[in-house]
Amino acid sequence: MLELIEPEAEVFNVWEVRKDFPILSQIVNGKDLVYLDNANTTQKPECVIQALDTYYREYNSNIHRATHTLSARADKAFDEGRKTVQHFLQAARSEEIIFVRNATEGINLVAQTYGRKFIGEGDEILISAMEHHANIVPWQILCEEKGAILKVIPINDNGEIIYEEYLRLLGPRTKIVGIVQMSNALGTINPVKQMIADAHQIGIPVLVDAAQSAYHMKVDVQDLDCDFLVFSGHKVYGPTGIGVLYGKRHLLEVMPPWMGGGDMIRSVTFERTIFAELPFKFEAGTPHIAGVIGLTAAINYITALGLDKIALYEADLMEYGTNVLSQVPDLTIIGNASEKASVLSFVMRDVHPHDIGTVLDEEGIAVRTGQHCAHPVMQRFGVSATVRASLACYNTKDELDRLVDGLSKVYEIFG
Ligand code: C6P
Repeated sequence: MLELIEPEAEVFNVWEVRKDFPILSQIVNGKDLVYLDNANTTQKPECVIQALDTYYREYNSNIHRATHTLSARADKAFDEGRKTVQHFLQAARSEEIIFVRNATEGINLVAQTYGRKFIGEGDEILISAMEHHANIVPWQILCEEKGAILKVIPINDNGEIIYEEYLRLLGPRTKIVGIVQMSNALGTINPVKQMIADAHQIGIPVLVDAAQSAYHMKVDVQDLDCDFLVFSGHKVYGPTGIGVLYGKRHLLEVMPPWMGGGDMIRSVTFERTIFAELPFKFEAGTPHIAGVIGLTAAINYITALGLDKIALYEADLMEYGTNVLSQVPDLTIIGNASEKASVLSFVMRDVHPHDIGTVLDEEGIAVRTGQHCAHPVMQRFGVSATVRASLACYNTKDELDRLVDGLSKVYEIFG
């Protein structure tokens, strides 16, 4: 007899993947957990939990400072972590990978070093109207200090960059472009490769915020030709407190350090300090060693699953989710870009998103409600907040059906 194969099983066995995530098989408020808050943070596979456990149980020690056996093991794991990230991003050199706390810190580092050195009064910084606060506020702080001007590329009603406006705004005063690769509030995937090529035509460097894209699609910094790129470990199935700033070596080399302290120096006297080489120049103090070890395990995990396969699987899930949500009465999806991934942001008539979130939580369904650290996006679409269901590689169509069932309860309660 012919066995029917689900389309999703052909590319990706989600049921096997789910077994790797212990947190998913639990009951929340009397129901099987449906975790749809992945854009906020993803859950961790067993191998990441194990890597952290092993580090703390077996070789916890500081790095780059001691000569004992445990420290040598930690050194090796940390250095391997940098190489793992280098390969993950397809970076040309491992010293182009700087460990930071998160994407936010990476952007602040660029604003406070590259920005302070190369951006002055009357210069322009160009970002888009769909940026997360992490790619707005650091530039505003810099503008305030330097008398520079923040320019914003507008977006259309589907939540897409208006490309002609981008080209119009790129000009002789533009000193840097900061652009999100995938919007956390709308799911839009921006044409960053083209945007970078256009900025480079007139010699402008580009920083890419890959906080949302890095766990949904392959990110290749050499192919993009971006000058800087940031992402956070906790969104790529790794631990919190660890993130990555990629920067082209020739740019990182001319940037001053940001924080001073141990590990970022070659020599110190009271008269003069000589800074360390890259990448250590930007890594003052004891780093998040466990974080790097956990991030390494997470990257190895998603690389083994295959980001291409994850992207295909999630695209199918998104199509299904968009269809089923579109059939819910009085529900409006915010963000309908033609290039879009893994984020379903919506509002429902006059029921406040927080009330919807509370009803869903009672059904064991975790979503994020609010402004998603993207106030300007909410203002652009004239909504005070949205409900956001965001997908990861372990979500299923059954879970999206559970979401729709949960939403029917909202109308039962709120009329
Ligand atoms: N977005 C969300 O629920 P950090 O906090 O540094 O790890 O990531 C900041 C950040 C930067 N850019 C984008 C596009 C993001 O989505 C985020 C984090 C989470 O949407 C938490 S606000």
